[in-house]
Amino acid sequence: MQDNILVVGSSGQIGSELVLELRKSYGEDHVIASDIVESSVEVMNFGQFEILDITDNEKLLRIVKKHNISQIYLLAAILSANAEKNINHAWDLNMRSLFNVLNLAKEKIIKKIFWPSSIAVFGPTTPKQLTPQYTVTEPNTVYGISKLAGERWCEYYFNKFNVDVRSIRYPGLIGWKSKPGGGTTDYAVEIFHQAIQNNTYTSFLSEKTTLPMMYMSDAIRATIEIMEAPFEKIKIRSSYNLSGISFNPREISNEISNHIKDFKINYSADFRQGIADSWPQSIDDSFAKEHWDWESKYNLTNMTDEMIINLKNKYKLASDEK
Ligand code: NAD
Ligand code: AKB
Repeated sequence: MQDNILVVGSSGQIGSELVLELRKSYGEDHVIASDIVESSVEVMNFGQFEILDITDNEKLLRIVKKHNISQIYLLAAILSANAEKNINHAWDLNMRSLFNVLNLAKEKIIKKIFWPSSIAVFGPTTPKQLTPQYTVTEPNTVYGISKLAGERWCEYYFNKFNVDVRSIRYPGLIGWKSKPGGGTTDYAVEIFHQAIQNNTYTSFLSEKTTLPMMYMSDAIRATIEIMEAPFEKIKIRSSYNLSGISFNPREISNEISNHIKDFKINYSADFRQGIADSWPQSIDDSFAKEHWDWESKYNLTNMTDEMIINLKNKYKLASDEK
């Protein structure tokens, strides 16, 4: 029988793209989207959607039974910058959501889980260049602490209860279809929107703040690839390092200037600078490459080309429709 998939957090930056890709592979009837708020028109109109607060365990179970769900992609979370503004809520949501889903697999109600971790598991004492898979993890943000704890719980549930949970430490993700939801790497999406609309952007990170990033198509492909890989290939059950592109605000603004000649960037660092300074600059993802054949496709140049072309079209279509 074909697997039925539940995506929790389908209205967010990743969920709104992941649902569409999963539906291409598994069929519209087999991928159920869910969130506390309605998702994009594409997600809502071409497949089923449920309003679900993932901390409501009884409703989660009802939805899982109703749709005969066997896999859950758990994307609901509070990201780094927003988490610092409401630490209790962030800890509660990020941990409770994971336990609710892990326990469904422990009870054998579902078979497989995808849960994303983040480069935020690393902290100021972690080596910054080509950060290894196994290294110091002393995060100093509530988001990073919740992701590190989540990784430990994923591995624990795999070892103790044979729960098939798979995870990636995503870098900052950049896509044109959806906007980011309160992270420290959000500047790298905002910059494109502001460049196209206003020719100027004020970055909340300083010009030389290099961070690990990834184009959304690579991230979605990695997510589906790790979930579809044979069970025995997934040898790390905490979370895999994943690497795409590393750049800083000055480098991405130079790249954008190749498309938008008079583009101007200014810098006005805020509290997110401290978070960014605690994170690595580049990531060693050799285990993901070796274990499940991961390979990224995008560099700064081809990512920027795609972002600019697609966002220009999107804004033009929106203004034509007015
Ligand atoms: P996002 O903030 O854009 O989306 C999260 C979604 O969860 C939102 O649509 C929100 O409405 C929903 N949500 C919030 N509370 C909920 C609840 N109680 N029940 C159900 N849904 C709820 O986040 P994203 O960027 O799509 O990230 C998804 C996952 O990937 C998160 O775990 C995040 O930590 C991780 N991640 C993201 C990035 C990135 O750059 N986007 C990088 C590393 C890790
Ligand atoms: C954030 O900035 O919080 C996220 C992440 C890297 O986890 N984009």
